[in-house]
Amino acid sequence: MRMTRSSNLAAGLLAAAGIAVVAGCASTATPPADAQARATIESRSGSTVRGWAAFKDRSTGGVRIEVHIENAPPGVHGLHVHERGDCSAPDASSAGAHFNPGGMSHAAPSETRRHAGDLGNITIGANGTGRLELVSDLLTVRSGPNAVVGKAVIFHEKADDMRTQPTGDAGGRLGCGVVQ
Ligand SMILES: [Cu+2]
Ligand SMILES: [Zn+2]
Repeated sequence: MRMTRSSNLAAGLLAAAGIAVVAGCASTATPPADAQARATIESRSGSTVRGWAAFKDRSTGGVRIEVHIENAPPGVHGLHVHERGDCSAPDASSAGAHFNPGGMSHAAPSETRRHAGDLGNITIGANGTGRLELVSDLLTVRSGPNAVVGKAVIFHEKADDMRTQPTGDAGGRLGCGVVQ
């Protein structure tokens, strides 16, 4: 019952924020208008999680990534780009492993040597929402070996420990979205 109520509340807030964007206010609940690729994150593994990720190639190199999550359990949760843009499985296992075109080991996003898909963790507050903004030099929107389009963004059950191979021990897949 409580989950249903918070879900309805979030939907209401989302609709209200959409109107706010038209009025010219910056919003955290919708992707930035200048995003070049987006993923709509939908719930998996029986969760109520939803959100979005937005990507934009920077003129100075690298891609700017913004992620917004809502209806999620408070705490620290692993977030990755996975290798297949397929969220069809109920547990999102269809998205495969971490996107790893460089053949590296799993690591923190601050490490030079890491999976291209290693985005680290996102912190969800007591209200069930969280936001992450980062720049990655291992992903691009434009086509190429490190292109993020056609991959999937996965929001995990647990924190990424940045060490355990090859997953960071981040647990189940609570949210999944195909980048397009
Ligand atoms: Cu993952
Ligand atoms: Zn990884």
